Amino acid sequence: NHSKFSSLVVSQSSADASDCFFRSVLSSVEQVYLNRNPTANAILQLVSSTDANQICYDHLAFRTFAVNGHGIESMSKLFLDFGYTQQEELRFPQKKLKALWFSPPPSPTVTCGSCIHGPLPRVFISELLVDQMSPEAQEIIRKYTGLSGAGHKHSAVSSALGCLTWPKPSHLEFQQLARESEYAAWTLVNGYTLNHVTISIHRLKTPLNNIDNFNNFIQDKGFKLNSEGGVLKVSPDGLLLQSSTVADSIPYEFSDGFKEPVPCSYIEFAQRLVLPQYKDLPQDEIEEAHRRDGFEVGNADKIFESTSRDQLTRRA
Ligand code: OOG
Ligand code: NI
Repeated sequence: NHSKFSSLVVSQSSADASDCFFRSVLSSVEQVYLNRNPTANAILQLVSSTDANQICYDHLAFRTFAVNGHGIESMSKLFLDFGYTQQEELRFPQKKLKALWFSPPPSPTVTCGSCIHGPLPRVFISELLVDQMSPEAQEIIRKYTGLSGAGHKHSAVSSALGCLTWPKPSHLEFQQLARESEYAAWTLVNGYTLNHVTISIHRLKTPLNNIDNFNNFIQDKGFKLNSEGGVLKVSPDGLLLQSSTVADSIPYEFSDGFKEPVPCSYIEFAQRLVLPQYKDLPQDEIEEAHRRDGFEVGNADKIFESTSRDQLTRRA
Protein backbone atom coordinates (compact mmCIF):
# COMPACT_ATOMS: atom_id res chain seq x y z
CA ASN A 1 0.00 0.00 0.00
CA HIS A 2 1.80 3.09 -1.22
CA SER A 3 1.91 5.96 1.25
CA LYS A 4 0.28 9.24 0.24
CA PHE A 5 3.24 11.08 1.71
CA SER A 6 6.48 9.20 1.24
CA SER A 7 8.94 10.13 -1.42
CA LEU A 8 12.51 9.50 -2.44
CA VAL A 9 14.94 12.36 -1.97
CA VAL A 10 15.79 13.50 -5.49
CA SER A 11 16.05 17.22 -5.06
CA GLN A 12 18.63 18.78 -2.79
CA SER A 13 17.27 22.25 -2.09
CA SER A 14 16.71 22.81 1.62
CA ALA A 15 12.98 23.53 1.18
CA ASP A 16 12.50 20.21 -0.59
CA ALA A 17 14.58 18.39 2.02
CA SER A 18 12.46 19.69 4.89
CA ASP A 19 9.28 18.93 2.93
CA CYS A 20 10.59 15.40 2.47
CA PHE A 21 11.30 15.06 6.21
CA PHE A 22 7.80 16.34 7.07
CA ARG A 23 6.17 13.95 4.60
CA SER A 24 8.16 11.07 6.08
CA VAL A 25 6.78 11.91 9.53
CA LEU A 26 3.22 11.97 8.13
CA SER A 27 3.91 8.72 6.36
CA SER A 28 4.85 7.02 9.66
CA VAL A 29 1.75 8.47 11.34
CA GLU A 30 -0.30 7.06 8.44
CA GLN A 31 1.42 3.66 8.62
CA VAL A 32 0.56 3.23 12.31
CA TYR A 33 -3.07 3.99 11.41
CA LEU A 34 -3.14 1.53 8.47
CA ASN A 35 -1.58 -1.24 10.56
CA ARG A 36 -4.14 -0.83 13.34
CA ASN A 37 -7.30 -0.22 11.38
CA PRO A 38 -8.19 -3.02 8.95
CA THR A 39 -11.34 -1.25 7.69
CA ALA A 40 -9.51 1.94 6.73
CA ASN A 41 -6.74 -0.07 5.11
CA ALA A 42 -9.19 -2.25 3.15
CA ILE A 43 -11.19 0.75 1.91
CA LEU A 44 -8.04 2.56 0.75
CA GLN A 45 -6.93 -0.59 -1.11
CA LEU A 46 -10.36 -1.01 -2.65
CA VAL A 47 -10.57 2.61 -3.80
CA SER A 48 -7.07 2.65 -5.26
CA SER A 49 -7.75 -0.55 -7.18
CA THR A 50 -11.11 0.77 -8.47
CA ASP A 51 -10.20 4.38 -9.19
CA ALA A 52 -7.05 4.83 -11.28
CA ASN A 53 -6.20 8.12 -9.66
CA GLN A 54 -3.76 8.45 -6.75
CA ILE A 55 -5.92 9.00 -3.65
CA CYS A 56 -5.65 12.47 -2.03
CA TYR A 57 -6.40 13.08 1.61
CA ASP A 58 -8.74 16.00 2.36
CA HIS A 59 -7.66 16.12 6.00
CA LEU A 60 -6.12 14.30 8.95
CA ALA A 61 -7.64 14.49 12.45
CA PHE A 62 -6.27 14.21 15.99
CA ARG A 63 -7.80 14.38 19.50
CA THR A 64 -6.21 15.87 22.63
CA PHE A 65 -6.85 16.87 26.27
CA ALA A 66 -6.84 20.62 27.01
CA VAL A 67 -4.75 20.38 30.17
CA ASN A 68 -1.18 21.52 30.96
CA GLY A 69 0.07 21.88 27.40
CA HIS A 70 -1.55 18.63 26.20
CA GLY A 71 -4.22 20.40 24.11
CA ILE A 72 -4.46 21.36 20.44
CA GLU A 73 -1.16 23.26 20.53
CA SER A 74 0.78 20.11 21.44
CA MET A 75 -0.22 18.54 18.12
CA SER A 76 -0.48 21.66 15.94
CA LYS A 77 3.17 22.60 16.52
CA LEU A 78 4.45 20.08 13.96
CA PHE A 79 2.12 21.44 11.30
CA LEU A 80 2.77 25.13 12.07
CA ASP A 81 6.53 24.46 11.96
CA PHE A 82 6.12 23.03 8.45
CA GLY A 83 4.12 25.87 6.96
CA TYR A 84 0.49 25.25 7.93
CA THR A 85 -1.78 28.21 8.80
CA GLN A 86 -4.26 28.24 11.67
CA GLN A 87 -7.86 28.79 10.54
CA GLU A 88 -11.12 29.18 12.42
CA GLU A 89 -12.26 27.63 15.67
CA LEU A 90 -15.24 25.30 16.05
CA ARG A 91 -17.11 24.82 19.35
CA PHE A 92 -19.12 21.82 20.57
CA PRO A 93 -20.56 22.92 23.94
CA GLN A 94 -22.49 19.71 24.60
CA LYS A 95 -19.49 17.50 23.99
CA LYS A 96 -17.24 19.98 25.86
CA LEU A 97 -14.95 20.16 22.85
CA LYS A 98 -13.16 22.82 20.89
CA ALA A 99 -11.43 22.32 17.55
CA LEU A 100 -9.16 24.26 15.22
CA TRP A 101 -8.30 23.50 11.65
CA PHE A 102 -5.12 24.27 9.76
CA SER A 103 -4.61 24.81 6.05
CA PRO A 104 -1.55 23.33 4.33
CA PRO A 105 1.18 25.30 2.60
CA PRO A 106 0.98 25.13 -1.20
CA SER A 107 2.82 22.03 -2.38
CA PRO A 108 4.47 22.15 -5.79
CA THR A 109 3.93 19.00 -7.81
CA VAL A 110 7.33 17.32 -7.86
CA THR A 111 7.79 13.94 -9.42
CA CYS A 112 10.19 11.68 -7.60
CA GLY A 113 10.70 8.03 -8.36
CA SER A 114 7.33 6.42 -8.95
CA CYS A 115 5.53 8.77 -6.61
CA ILE A 116 4.15 12.28 -7.01
CA HIS A 117 4.29 14.77 -4.19
CA GLY A 118 0.54 15.13 -3.84
CA PRO A 119 -1.11 18.13 -2.19
CA LEU A 120 -0.78 18.11 1.60
CA PRO A 121 -4.02 17.56 3.58
CA ARG A 122 -5.77 20.02 5.89
CA VAL A 123 -5.51 19.16 9.60
CA PHE A 124 -8.37 19.12 12.15
CA ILE A 125 -7.32 19.02 15.82
CA SER A 126 -9.76 18.99 18.72
CA GLU A 127 -9.39 19.12 22.49
CA LEU A 128 -11.55 18.10 25.45
CA LEU A 129 -12.24 21.09 27.74
CA VAL A 130 -11.07 19.19 30.80
CA ASP A 131 -11.93 22.04 33.22
CA GLN A 132 -15.61 21.48 32.43
CA MET A 133 -15.56 17.77 33.32
CA SER A 134 -16.60 16.28 36.71
CA PRO A 135 -13.93 16.23 39.45
CA GLU A 136 -13.67 12.41 39.06
CA ALA A 137 -13.03 12.60 35.32
CA GLN A 138 -10.59 15.46 35.76
CA GLU A 139 -8.66 13.44 38.31
CA ILE A 140 -8.16 10.57 35.89
CA ILE A 141 -7.16 12.83 32.99
CA ARG A 142 -4.79 14.91 35.14
CA LYS A 143 -3.23 11.73 36.56
CA TYR A 144 -2.30 10.32 33.15
CA THR A 145 -1.29 13.57 31.45
CA GLY A 146 0.81 14.27 34.58
CA LEU A 147 2.52 10.88 34.24
CA SER A 148 3.45 11.73 30.65
CA GLY A 149 6.00 14.29 31.90
CA ALA A 150 7.34 16.11 28.82
CA GLY A 151 5.47 13.73 26.50
CA HIS A 152 3.23 16.46 25.11
CA LYS A 153 6.29 18.16 23.61
CA HIS A 154 6.83 15.06 21.48
CA SER A 155 3.34 14.31 20.23
CA ALA A 156 4.59 13.79 16.66
CA VAL A 157 7.03 11.10 17.82
CA SER A 158 4.23 9.46 19.80
CA SER A 159 1.92 9.55 16.79
CA ALA A 160 4.56 8.27 14.36
CA LEU A 161 5.54 5.40 16.69
CA GLY A 162 1.99 4.61 17.76
CA CYS A 163 2.71 4.61 21.47
CA LEU A 164 1.13 6.53 24.32
CA THR A 165 3.11 9.16 26.24
CA TRP A 166 1.39 7.98 29.46
CA PRO A 167 0.78 4.52 30.99
CA LYS A 168 -2.26 2.41 30.12
CA PRO A 169 -5.31 3.07 32.35
CA SER A 170 -7.21 0.51 34.40
CA HIS A 171 -10.50 -0.79 33.06
CA LEU A 172 -12.38 1.04 35.82
CA GLU A 173 -10.80 4.37 34.90
CA PHE A 174 -11.60 3.82 31.22
CA GLN A 175 -15.24 2.97 32.00
CA GLN A 176 -15.64 5.91 34.33
CA LEU A 177 -14.41 8.32 31.66
CA ALA A 178 -16.49 6.67 28.93
CA ARG A 179 -19.67 7.22 30.95
CA GLU A 180 -19.01 10.96 30.93
CA SER A 181 -17.28 11.41 27.58
CA GLU A 182 -16.56 8.76 24.98
CA TYR A 183 -14.13 11.23 23.44
CA ALA A 184 -12.19 11.31 26.73
CA ALA A 185 -12.05 7.51 26.97
CA TRP A 186 -10.95 7.25 23.33
CA THR A 187 -8.16 9.78 23.84
CA LEU A 188 -6.96 8.09 27.03
CA VAL A 189 -6.31 4.78 25.22
CA ASN A 190 -5.35 6.10 21.77
CA GLY A 191 -3.45 9.27 22.68
CA TYR A 192 -1.91 11.13 19.75
CA THR A 193 -2.49 8.37 17.17
CA LEU A 194 -4.30 9.46 14.02
CA ASN A 195 -8.07 9.56 14.62
CA HIS A 196 -8.91 9.41 10.90
CA VAL A 197 -7.85 10.29 7.41
CA THR A 198 -10.42 11.63 4.96
CA ILE A 199 -10.49 10.65 1.31
CA SER A 200 -11.02 13.61 -1.01
CA ILE A 201 -13.98 12.29 -3.00
CA HIS A 202 -14.18 15.07 -5.62
CA ARG A 203 -10.56 14.38 -6.59
CA LEU A 204 -11.29 10.77 -7.60
CA LYS A 205 -11.62 10.10 -11.34
CA THR A 206 -14.41 7.55 -11.70
CA PRO A 207 -18.13 8.01 -10.81
CA LEU A 208 -16.95 7.36 -7.24
CA ASN A 209 -16.16 11.10 -7.22
CA ASN A 210 -19.80 11.63 -6.22
CA ILE A 211 -20.26 10.93 -2.50
CA ASP A 212 -23.68 9.27 -2.90
CA ASN A 213 -22.19 6.80 -5.39
CA PHE A 214 -19.21 6.37 -3.10
CA ASN A 215 -21.35 5.64 0.00
CA ASN A 216 -23.44 3.10 -1.94
CA PHE A 217 -20.31 1.42 -3.27
CA ILE A 218 -18.77 1.16 0.22
CA GLN A 219 -22.00 -0.15 1.78
CA ASP A 220 -22.50 -2.68 -1.06
CA LYS A 221 -19.05 -4.04 -0.19
CA GLY A 222 -20.31 -4.64 3.34
CA PHE A 223 -18.76 -1.73 5.23
CA LYS A 224 -20.81 -0.03 7.93
CA LEU A 225 -21.15 3.77 7.80
CA ASN A 226 -21.82 6.08 10.75
CA SER A 227 -25.59 6.70 10.63
CA GLU A 228 -25.76 9.47 13.26
CA GLY A 229 -28.13 12.12 11.87
CA GLY A 230 -28.17 10.22 8.54
CA VAL A 231 -25.24 8.72 6.63
CA LEU A 232 -24.58 11.87 4.57
CA LYS A 233 -23.72 14.99 6.55
CA VAL A 234 -24.45 18.21 4.59
CA SER A 235 -23.38 21.73 5.61
CA PRO A 236 -26.10 24.44 5.69
CA ASP A 237 -24.69 25.98 2.47
CA GLY A 238 -25.01 22.54 0.83
CA LEU A 239 -21.37 22.57 -0.31
CA LEU A 240 -19.55 20.33 2.17
CA LEU A 241 -20.68 16.69 2.07
CA GLN A 242 -19.19 14.17 4.51
CA SER A 243 -19.62 10.57 5.63
CA SER A 244 -17.52 8.14 7.65
CA THR A 245 -17.20 4.50 8.67
CA VAL A 246 -17.77 3.23 12.19
CA ALA A 247 -14.43 2.82 13.99
CA ASP A 248 -12.75 -0.58 14.24
CA SER A 249 -12.14 -1.99 17.72
CA ILE A 250 -8.88 -3.61 18.74
CA PRO A 251 -8.18 -6.09 21.54
CA TYR A 252 -6.84 -4.19 24.54
CA GLU A 253 -5.33 -5.22 27.84
CA PHE A 254 -5.88 -2.66 30.60
CA SER A 255 -3.27 -2.05 33.34
CA ASP A 256 -5.18 -4.36 35.72
CA GLY A 257 -4.98 -7.21 33.20
CA PHE A 258 -8.64 -6.94 32.16
CA LYS A 259 -9.06 -7.57 28.42
CA GLU A 260 -11.73 -5.85 26.34
CA PRO A 261 -11.70 -4.40 22.82
CA VAL A 262 -11.52 -0.59 22.63
CA PRO A 263 -12.50 1.64 19.68
CA CYS A 264 -9.63 2.82 17.51
CA SER A 265 -9.89 4.80 14.30
CA TYR A 266 -12.23 5.25 11.36
CA ILE A 267 -12.03 6.64 7.82
CA GLU A 268 -13.98 9.61 6.47
CA PHE A 269 -15.05 10.76 2.99
CA ALA A 270 -15.54 14.39 1.95
CA GLN A 271 -16.83 16.00 -1.22
CA ARG A 272 -16.32 19.77 -1.54
CA LEU A 273 -18.54 21.39 -4.17
CA VAL A 274 -17.54 24.33 -6.38
CA LEU A 275 -18.33 27.75 -4.84
CA PRO A 276 -21.20 29.67 -6.53
CA GLN A 277 -18.83 32.36 -7.88
CA TYR A 278 -16.90 29.72 -9.87
CA LYS A 279 -19.87 27.72 -11.15
CA ASP A 280 -19.24 28.72 -14.77
CA LEU A 281 -15.57 27.69 -14.83
CA PRO A 282 -14.82 24.88 -17.30
CA GLN A 283 -14.49 21.53 -15.50
CA ASP A 284 -10.77 21.17 -16.30
CA GLU A 285 -9.94 24.56 -14.78
CA ILE A 286 -11.49 23.83 -11.39
CA GLU A 287 -8.94 23.60 -8.61
CA GLU A 288 -9.21 22.93 -4.90
CA ALA A 289 -9.21 26.72 -4.22
CA HIS A 290 -12.47 27.05 -6.17
CA ARG A 291 -14.26 24.67 -3.82
CA ARG A 292 -15.90 25.03 -0.38
CA ASP A 293 -13.10 25.11 2.21
CA GLY A 294 -13.08 24.53 5.97
CA PHE A 295 -15.28 22.48 8.27
CA GLU A 296 -18.82 22.62 9.65
CA VAL A 297 -19.88 22.27 13.31
CA GLY A 298 -23.14 20.44 12.46
CA ASN A 299 -21.32 17.85 10.33
CA ALA A 300 -18.40 17.43 12.74
CA ASP A 301 -20.70 16.96 15.73
CA LYS A 302 -22.07 13.82 14.07
CA ILE A 303 -18.75 12.58 12.71
CA PHE A 304 -17.34 12.55 16.28
CA GLU A 305 -19.87 9.74 16.94
CA SER A 306 -17.95 7.39 14.61
CA THR A 307 -16.08 6.07 17.68
CA SER A 308 -19.17 5.94 19.95
CA ARG A 309 -20.50 2.80 21.55
CA ASP A 310 -23.92 3.42 19.97
CA GLN A 311 -22.46 3.34 16.47
CA LEU A 312 -20.05 0.46 17.17
CA THR A 313 -22.77 -1.81 18.56
CA ARG A 314 -25.53 -0.86 16.12
CA ARG A 315 -26.63 -3.55 13.63
CA ALA A 316 -25.27 -2.94 10.13
C1 OOG B 1 -13.34 14.59 14.53
C2 OOG B 1 -14.79 14.69 14.04
C3 OOG B 1 -15.03 15.88 13.08
C4 OOG B 1 -14.79 16.59 10.58
O1 OOG B 1 -14.23 16.40 9.50
O2 OOG B 1 -15.65 17.49 10.74
C5 OOG B 1 -14.43 15.70 11.72
C6 OOG B 1 -13.08 13.46 15.48
O3 OOG B 1 -13.79 12.44 15.47
O4 OOG B 1 -12.13 13.59 16.27
O5 OOG B 1 -13.64 14.84 11.49
NI1 NI C 1 -12.87 14.73 9.64
